[in-house]
Amino acid sequence: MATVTWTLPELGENVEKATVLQVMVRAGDTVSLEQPVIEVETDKVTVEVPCTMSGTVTAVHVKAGESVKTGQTVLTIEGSEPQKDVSPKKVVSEKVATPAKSVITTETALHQRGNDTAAKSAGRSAPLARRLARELGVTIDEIAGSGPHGEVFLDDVKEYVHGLVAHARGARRSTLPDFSKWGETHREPMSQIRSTTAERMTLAWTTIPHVTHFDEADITALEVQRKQWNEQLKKGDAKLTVTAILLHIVAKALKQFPQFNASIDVEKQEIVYKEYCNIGVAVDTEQGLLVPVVKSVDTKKLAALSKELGALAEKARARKLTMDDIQGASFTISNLGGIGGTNFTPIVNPPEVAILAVSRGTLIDGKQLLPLGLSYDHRLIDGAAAARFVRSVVEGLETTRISK
Ligand code: CAO
Repeated sequence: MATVTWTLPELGENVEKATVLQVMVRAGDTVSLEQPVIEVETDKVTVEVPCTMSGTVTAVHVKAGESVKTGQTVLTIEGSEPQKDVSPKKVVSEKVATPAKSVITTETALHQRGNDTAAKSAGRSAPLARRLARELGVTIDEIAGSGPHGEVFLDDVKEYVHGLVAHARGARRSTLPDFSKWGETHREPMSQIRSTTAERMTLAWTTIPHVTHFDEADITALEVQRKQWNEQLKKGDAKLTVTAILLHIVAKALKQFPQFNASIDVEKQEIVYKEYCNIGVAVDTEQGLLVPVVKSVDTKKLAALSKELGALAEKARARKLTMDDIQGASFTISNLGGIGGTNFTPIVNPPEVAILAVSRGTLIDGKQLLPLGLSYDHRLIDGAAAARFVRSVVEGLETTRISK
């Protein structure tokens, strides 16, 4: 048995580096030829890179979020020598032949064929296709695959779900009228963020039975404390905002009501409860809506949450968010109060099951009232549970005494 290092193969012309999205093996795992071992994102595509040797992994040298260069050591494997006739370049370059898309979410890349070569040779469906199917609430078995052995690819999943949606609506895609009959028009291409948002929202809206529950919190006392806090800021402290306080209070409610910090695994008919508490925060940017994620909110103090939220919102507006910044949310908060509005019904961000809408706090009869709306997935959450959850957030806002 030879001990060999497996390095990142060429990912395509002029592609010298990529970001690791996930490492799919651990030390001690056995790997087989062409088994996907690492998922990376370049500025063009997201790909699962297959291994070119078989054996036992003895060391993993990279981790998710890291940048890797072509030729950099990824794994140490005890086993066979690399196969020359199955060069990684050959396998990967087939994927790079798909249309280039810019980075922002992995969902962007989910529209491209996944690890086709590995899937075909193994006679099974591509892992990304399985993942997408699972996220969209369909099982891979109900989809007719277009692969030579019936393997299901990402495009098959997409087409199948689009078919379901069109069927459910009882309508085919409508063609636009000739607007020039009524006046001048001009066209602009949709940005990548806009296309991804449009696709995600349509899927969420058509696959999740939504209900929105409204309530309001008296934040008069809290606003006095927030003002005092902000008057005592030291150099380097971040301003304490309504959203940072909400992160703190919502995290407590999620601990009390774990059902809101969960996902539905339709295929397995199971509920996945997350022990962690990562909260996505909708940020309005010039390019459109982005949702960076504040991780482990339940373990952080208010001052740290304020700082992190401010930094993430800044990064979002400067288009500097990394993949790690936008992944792993288990719940989302969308605060439009800084802009205005009396209430709104946000759309759940799957695979999450609930999202909290916060509208503009207004002064009524001497009380500062903050309107809240919770949209939730009615497959998992009943109205009474939603009402209790929102009440707990309201009580948190009305009774919490904030301290550094
Ligand atoms: N009611 C009243 N005032 C509010 C408020 C609320 N709910 N939320 C914020 N404000 C006020 C703040 O107090 C601040 O006022 P001052 O400058 O006088 O202190 C001002 O609005 C701006 O707030 P902010 O943006 O600095 O701070 P924030 O942490 O509360 O909000 C963020 C951060 C990222 C949530 C916000 O900037 C943002 O982008 N919101 C838009 C989210 C969005 O687009 N949602 C829709 C997505 S689709 O569901």
